[in-house]
Amino acid sequence: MRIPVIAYGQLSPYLLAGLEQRFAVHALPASADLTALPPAVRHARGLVSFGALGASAAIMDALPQLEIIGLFSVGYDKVDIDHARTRGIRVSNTPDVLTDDVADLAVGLLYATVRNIAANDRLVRLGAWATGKVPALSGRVTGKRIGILGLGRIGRAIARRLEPVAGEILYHNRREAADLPYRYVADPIAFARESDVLIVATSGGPEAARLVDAAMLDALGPDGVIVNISRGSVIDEPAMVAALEQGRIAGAGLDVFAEEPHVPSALLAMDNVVLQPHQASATVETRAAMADLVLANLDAHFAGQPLPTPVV
Ligand code: 8YV
Repeated sequence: MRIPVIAYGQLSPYLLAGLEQRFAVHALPASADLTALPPAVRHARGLVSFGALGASAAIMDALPQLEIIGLFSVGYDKVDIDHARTRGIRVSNTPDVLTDDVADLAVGLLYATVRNIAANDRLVRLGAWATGKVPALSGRVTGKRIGILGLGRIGRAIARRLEPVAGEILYHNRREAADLPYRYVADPIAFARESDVLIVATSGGPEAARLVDAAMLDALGPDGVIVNISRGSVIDEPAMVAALEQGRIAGAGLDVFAEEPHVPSALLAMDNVVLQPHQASATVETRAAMADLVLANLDAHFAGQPLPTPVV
């Protein structure tokens, strides 16, 4: 008998095919209530989920045979990790394989925002350039003080990419990282004040919720730009929208939002904001590598081997 596994939400066809080769897969949409499943599904021993859906304590409790949650994401902020630990449920994620692509998109969003790339693209497409409209001059990236909030794997990859052009790279973290040439700023307000660009690269979860608040945005200031490739929950989104509307910050490049796929409507009308539908890891190569890692974790677990990338 094949091991029953739930595939939760819209997974890539490649990952789904890999799961179907190995397991008895119950594919359930993101809208499914995992706490009220028929007995055949309730006995799943594996659950494949991802960052935006995670797995609540209620879901874990509704699946009495659950042994492993394989996440198709590095972020596990929507998984109740303490509850998984208590229940003895293993959790795996997909670190490292997505680091370069996420860092690339952060840099892309930085340039797109500061150099007005998306707004100028619209200006050309809509024919305004052809009829004489002169595009506004943009800011510049070279020489800027780049503040990275969260200097983990992804934050470091962003810093490495920006080293050749940054005036300075500074960072704010829970702790100072001993091994790096960048300047640590312990106070978040001073950190924002001393940054021209604030790149949010910290992991999500309750500890980081609304870490970037109105005071930090005001410290970043009217010429400051914010980029977020982490989680929407790390920024106080209404405070950010208000700061953009009132010119208290200059612009934003956003891949993530507090209530995805909902994007605050005020942002849609702003030319100084570049919006992405949570695409930082979404390259053909990385999404395949992430799927392979999910499968490797499930394979290892059901073979009684150590997980390649365990969270718990
Ligand atoms: C994915 C992510 O876009 O890794 C993460 O934490 O948020 C992203 O890589 C997502 O998990 C896939 O839907």
